[in-house]
Amino acid sequence: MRRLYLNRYCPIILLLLAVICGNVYALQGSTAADGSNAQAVHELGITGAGINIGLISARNVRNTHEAFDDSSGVHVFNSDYSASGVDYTGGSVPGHDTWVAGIIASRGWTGYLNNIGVSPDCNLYSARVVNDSGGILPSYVEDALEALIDTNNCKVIVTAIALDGDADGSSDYSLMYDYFANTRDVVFALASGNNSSNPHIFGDIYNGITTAALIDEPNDFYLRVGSISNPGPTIDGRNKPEISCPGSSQTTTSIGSNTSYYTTVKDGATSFAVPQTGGVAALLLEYANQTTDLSDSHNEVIKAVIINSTFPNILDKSGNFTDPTNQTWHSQRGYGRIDAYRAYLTLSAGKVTAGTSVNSMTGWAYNTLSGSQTHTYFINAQRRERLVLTVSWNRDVTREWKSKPWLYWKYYDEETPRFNIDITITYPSDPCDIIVYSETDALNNLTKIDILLDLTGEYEITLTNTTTKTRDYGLAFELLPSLIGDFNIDYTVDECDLSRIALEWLTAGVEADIIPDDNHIVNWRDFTAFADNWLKIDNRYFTP
Ligand SMILES: [Ca+2]
Ligand SMILES: [Ca+2]
Ligand SMILES: [Ca+2]
Ligand SMILES: [Ca+2]
Repeated sequence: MRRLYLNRYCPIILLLLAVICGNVYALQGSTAADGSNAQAVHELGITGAGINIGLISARNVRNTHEAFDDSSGVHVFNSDYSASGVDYTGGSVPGHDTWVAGIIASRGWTGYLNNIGVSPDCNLYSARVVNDSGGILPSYVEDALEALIDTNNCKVIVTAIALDGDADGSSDYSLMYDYFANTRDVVFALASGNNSSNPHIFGDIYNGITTAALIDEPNDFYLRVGSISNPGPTIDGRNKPEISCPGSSQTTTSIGSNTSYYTTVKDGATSFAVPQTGGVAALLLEYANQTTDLSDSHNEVIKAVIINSTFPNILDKSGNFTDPTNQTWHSQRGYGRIDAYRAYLTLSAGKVTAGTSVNSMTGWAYNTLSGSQTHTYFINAQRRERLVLTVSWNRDVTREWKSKPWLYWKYYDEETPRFNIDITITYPSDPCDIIVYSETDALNNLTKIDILLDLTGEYEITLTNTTTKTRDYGLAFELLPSLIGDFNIDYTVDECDLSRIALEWLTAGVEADIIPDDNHIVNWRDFTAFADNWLKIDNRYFTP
């Protein structure tokens, strides 16, 4: 039996802090523009309807809570499967799973009308995997996954619990999770865990999205990693957690009664961040179900789209900038804060195809690479734009039924070398085919690139399968224009840029020629355009 982590302080301390914080109703803030930005997707009428989410729980959820019921009925269920019967109040871990469920699926109630979860119209199925004495076995988890995925058709699995042990992707639990994610094509949202120097088991799987926790300082601005959120990499060196999500000041459903609430505290508990990831995945899947294209709902695509659209300018635990322009992945914040609306914009921009010229600013792809094959995407971009691109694929875990004396499935890691895609970006308009970017990392099953482009033209993004295996992959990309007038590209328009105007005044064919009329010289028209952008910043990359 492994030790179970619920990643929080003792309930008494939490309750005291909740009382001090008062009725913040800040589940609303955590889903607003400076949180997960799920509200912007809700405003489009996308609320998780028709999507079933599974929750791997230590106890059952108080699904009779008023926030889970409205005129359309109860939508949170405890799965028939249970390791030891229906019980949400007993044992040493009361409350945890009801708090998590509320962040996903609360519909608000009298006095808490703004207390809406990330995916309020999903159906949430909770499956308990921990027995009354706190024990957990692979067979409990396996039964739960089969109940959630195969019986209840869950397309997202949220796991807010974590286990100790070697979190290098090799445990029975991690292999099992990757098997189900890949073979059932399900999005797995994992907590990075708390109070350790690396992600815990479940947060170490290959085929999911591991989540760090952000706290809101100041209130409702989720800009800093919480102190107890586990940083990466995994102990085998992989870039996890991939993203960070709001995990504090969320007023959510509580266990005490059908009308009691609890507010998460500002400590970085990843249990209360990972439900944001799962809820956002459900929103994207609801959208994908409305389109005729069948490939936009694959877990590789949803993962690539979410990770590609993150907001990178997050402070670390000490309040220092994480330097988003010089590194895409950071050990504490991952690739950045989730942004449901920007992920939606990428998914809804449509599919791009290998071998054809792409003129859109954002989009995604889903494709299959056979052994040693390459795919090339041609993306037209302007100089000074940032190219942000993510490619993701699954580890291929297999299983075999072991009869007597075992009577269980045995899971096997993919044979080495595991499938790998290497990415090279070239600028072919130059006679030398300038290599803009290249990587040979064979450890991670996801690559995210975020680079500043020096030249205007068509860029060739070549994906090379370095193995003899065949595998599907998801790709997402976005071009981010620079601010008008930000000539030195420090993501703010200020006196440094003004001096460039002065230096190039009445000169032709120079950087400060914002509006290329009047023989391409820098004159009052350019200055007017410049003044209109004075002191603007791009807060995704700006570092004071
Ligand atoms: Ca679709
Ligand atoms: Ca690679
Ligand atoms: Ca500037
Ligand atoms: Ca001009």
